[in-house]
Amino acid sequence: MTQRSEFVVVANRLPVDRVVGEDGTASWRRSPGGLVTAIAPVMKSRQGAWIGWSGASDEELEPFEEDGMWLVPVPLSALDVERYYEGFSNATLWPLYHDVIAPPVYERKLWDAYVRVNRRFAEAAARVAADGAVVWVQDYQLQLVPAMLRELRPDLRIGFFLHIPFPPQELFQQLPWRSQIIEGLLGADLVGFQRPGAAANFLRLARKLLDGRTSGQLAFVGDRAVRAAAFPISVDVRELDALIADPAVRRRSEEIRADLNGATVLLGVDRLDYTKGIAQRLQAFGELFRDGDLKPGEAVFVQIATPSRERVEQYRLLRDAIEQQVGRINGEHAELGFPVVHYLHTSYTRDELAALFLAADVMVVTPLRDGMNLVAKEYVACRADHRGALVLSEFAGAADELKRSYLVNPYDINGLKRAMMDALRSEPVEQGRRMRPMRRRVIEHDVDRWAREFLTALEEPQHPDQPSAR
Ligand code: GDG
Repeated sequence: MTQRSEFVVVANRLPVDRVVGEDGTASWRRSPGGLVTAIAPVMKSRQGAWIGWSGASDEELEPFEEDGMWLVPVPLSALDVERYYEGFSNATLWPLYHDVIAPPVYERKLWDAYVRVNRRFAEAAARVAADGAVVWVQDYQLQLVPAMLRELRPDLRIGFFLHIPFPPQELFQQLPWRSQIIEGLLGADLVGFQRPGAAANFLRLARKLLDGRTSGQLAFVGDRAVRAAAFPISVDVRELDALIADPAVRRRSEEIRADLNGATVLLGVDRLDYTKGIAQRLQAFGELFRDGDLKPGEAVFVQIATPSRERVEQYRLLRDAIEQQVGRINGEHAELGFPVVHYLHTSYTRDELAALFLAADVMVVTPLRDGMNLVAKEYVACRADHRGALVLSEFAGAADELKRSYLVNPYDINGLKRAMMDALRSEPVEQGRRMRPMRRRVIEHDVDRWAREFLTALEEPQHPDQPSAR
């Protein structure tokens, strides 16, 4: 049976994970993360549908209801996963959109798979959306869906949000299929980005492709106006508030501090990804011991590296490099019983992460490029005590809002060392002076507000200006 919905989300993954019980029966559990939390209430109130992949290859599943949401699985074969997901999404677009930190792979067969799978998602959305429905497409894996869907269903209101950066023209032009991607995105009524600069990059490329038919935030395609603007994503403040109020989380945070023997705790929490600047922060930290600014036992770095994309070559290389670096730093600077770096390659529960945030004197977030970076906002949201300090890369979208952090250029190792030392030597009064306004900002601009603002803008009637003559 096909149930038609007034509100449809299209994302690479469904918002649920499969869990297998002790008796071997499988069930679904809502995935952690702000996106699902922010969208779930809208889904419930509008009887929404969510279209996405289940996470397992070669699996045909019927649509099902879970947690008040109508879920429509899109099947991916093992070859689709290899070429569309690991290939074009994560070995081509991901590095290209993150400043080419790793070399992007340009291969025609990966592109063909991207087109094929995007079409499958668009067809599923066309089947599920009711007349005049609102469809919200998520992220870089699905940039062709807006135009494909518009072709099939011109009656729909289509929004697209890109969670990662959108590169400047000079880099984007490398992509052999650059026009197709821009055309794909221009199928939407509203294209949302994390930062205003990304929207400007997109509009500049659209201007070129459309031969100048843009004005302000609008690009004109035939008789349609497409708006491109920034909608910075945020965190689920209510969830984090509940976590830090939980006595078990507080006890756990005390325990972590006790286990680290009273050392000043610096913390990094990232997917193990080459965009996150993990090597740079570890190098800076190691040098502080080499230079004699810190002594073993005085400060310790806890680096949580969540396993990620382990079948993509660059991620395997990165893991080896980081693990070698951690070994070298501890080998050179640790003393018996006093490691300098605790490196944990595993994923944790939300409770444990909150306990770590509460235990950390300094949160170190140093991506070389990042759409937003939710970890930085989560740390700030958790510090209701107005203590702790945030070292933050200016190349993370979060830097636009968290201006009272210790802002760094992660490529500047001396600058990083100075910022880490300033942060770890900061007095409680100074910490409060910085943390209070940042926390207010995150509380006032949480993920609910993000979803509301995007959807309001998407549903607003458009009053397009006249196209400007070039
Ligand atoms: C992309 C963009 C943008 C991490 N380890 C564990 C865990 N996490 C959670 C964090 C945070 C999330 O995962 C990671 O979000 P980030 O924003 O930091 O980074 P990406 O994964 O690269 O996300 C990014 C984001 O999309 C949203 O638009 O901000 O720029 O790259 O919430 O806390 N969660 C659990 N266990 C872990 O071990 N449960």
